[in-house]
Amino acid sequence: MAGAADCATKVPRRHAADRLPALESSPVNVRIALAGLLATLAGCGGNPAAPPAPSSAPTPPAAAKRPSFVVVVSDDLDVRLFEHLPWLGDEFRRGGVSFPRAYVTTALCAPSRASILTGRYAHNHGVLMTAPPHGGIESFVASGLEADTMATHLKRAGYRTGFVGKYVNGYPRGVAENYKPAGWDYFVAPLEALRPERYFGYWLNDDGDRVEFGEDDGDYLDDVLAARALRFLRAAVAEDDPFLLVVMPYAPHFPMLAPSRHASRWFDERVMQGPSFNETDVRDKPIWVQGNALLSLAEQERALRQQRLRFTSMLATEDLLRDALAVVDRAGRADDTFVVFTSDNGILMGEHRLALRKANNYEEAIRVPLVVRGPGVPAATERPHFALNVDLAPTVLDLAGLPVPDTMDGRSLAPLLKPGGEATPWRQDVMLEYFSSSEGRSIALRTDGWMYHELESGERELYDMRADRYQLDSRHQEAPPELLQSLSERLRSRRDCRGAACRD
Ligand SMILES: [Ca+2]
Ligand SMILES: [Ca+2]
Repeated sequence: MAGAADCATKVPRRHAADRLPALESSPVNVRIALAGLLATLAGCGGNPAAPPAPSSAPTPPAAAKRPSFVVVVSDDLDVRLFEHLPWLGDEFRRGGVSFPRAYVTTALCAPSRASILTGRYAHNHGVLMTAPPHGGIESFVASGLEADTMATHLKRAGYRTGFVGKYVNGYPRGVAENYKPAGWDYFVAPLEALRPERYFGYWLNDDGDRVEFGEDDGDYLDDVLAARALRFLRAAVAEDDPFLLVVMPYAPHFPMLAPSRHASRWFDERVMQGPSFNETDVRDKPIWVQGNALLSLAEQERALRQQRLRFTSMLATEDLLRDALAVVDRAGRADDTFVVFTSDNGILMGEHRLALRKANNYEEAIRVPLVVRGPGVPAATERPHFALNVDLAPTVLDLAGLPVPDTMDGRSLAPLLKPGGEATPWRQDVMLEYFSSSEGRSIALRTDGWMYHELESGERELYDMRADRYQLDSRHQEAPPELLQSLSERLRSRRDCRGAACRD
């Protein structure tokens, strides 16, 4: 949480919104006065109206020298589909460093989004599921941690900040329809509480205005979001101030609709069908998996048909990112702008007989694409290091030259983004968790060679990820007890970790 040290780094500055009136709808002066009042209430002390005083703290780089960020987060995009995307999975990916071992600490929308923004595990931010009582927007608001995100830290350092897209599930239930979380100058999000899971016929909090969209081509949600994002970006690149733009499009989330211009694009969905699709023998697996019958022919066909729809919906995200890169390039800002692409979680589309399933610890759900491009980042480079969604906020802060709060559980990926970064000493394993009202909390340890899983039921899974990357044969019954014990001890040492204890 923001503490006294954090307050000391605050530098009064002219608000960027002063020069971007077109994007602002709320009274700037009132908000500045409120910010000062809140800072005083939060224990920072001092007179919010006082002129800047010389600081004895190390001088951070001037605001104009700080890099900018475009962060795009897909919804439910798994690695396999990403690798088959014609541009994102190919040319875009080759433009920077990609992490084939990027994982989300919880493979579900709301928990992962909160983790991306706060740099914390779900067991520390409290958004465990997508709906109350232990999840959704209500839990995120109640946590108070919206005041301690990558956006609030960058905004305090002089950044102009914009969020465009799906926020945390259920938005804006329990808060005002024009609710703008702390840290964002510009905020556009679908009103999921009114009409969830819509590409057409939805309501938007359009930076303070409630706007309804219909069923025409031009109403396609991800295109509307892209237009808002690009509007923010065009204004931001023309300013001296650094900026943070976070875009969370809806694709390829259910109900998987593409804009008409891409709807007929051909895709051989059979490439998405790996050896674990409709797994024949699930006796090695926990009871909750065994309880699923083999997928019928119709169910198999539906899963494949949905893969084609997921593919075509992602082509709109390709358009968005291509356009965003062009805006940054044309403005001459490519040398100080990082572009990050990832997903909030993967998904099972028939693997292990589970269709459209997240909230589990199988590889297709927890592994996500992660690409970082930007100044000094080598192109066409893969880092085998474990990266996590909780690393994104620390990474952005670190690249911005800001201190990373010790309360964040993730660690900065910045050393890995430099030429020669492969030699960086790094974590050797990661702890993953998911929460279910029926199955409780399940925790897993992914090491170089093993995926070890402990369910609240007491059941176990152990996969040899070198010999069995599709997780067809859990070895927990016949594995040497000392191996199980060492994996379990390591896992339990991490299960309730906070801050530094989560990082190595
Ligand atoms: Ca998701
Ligand atoms: Ca099996």
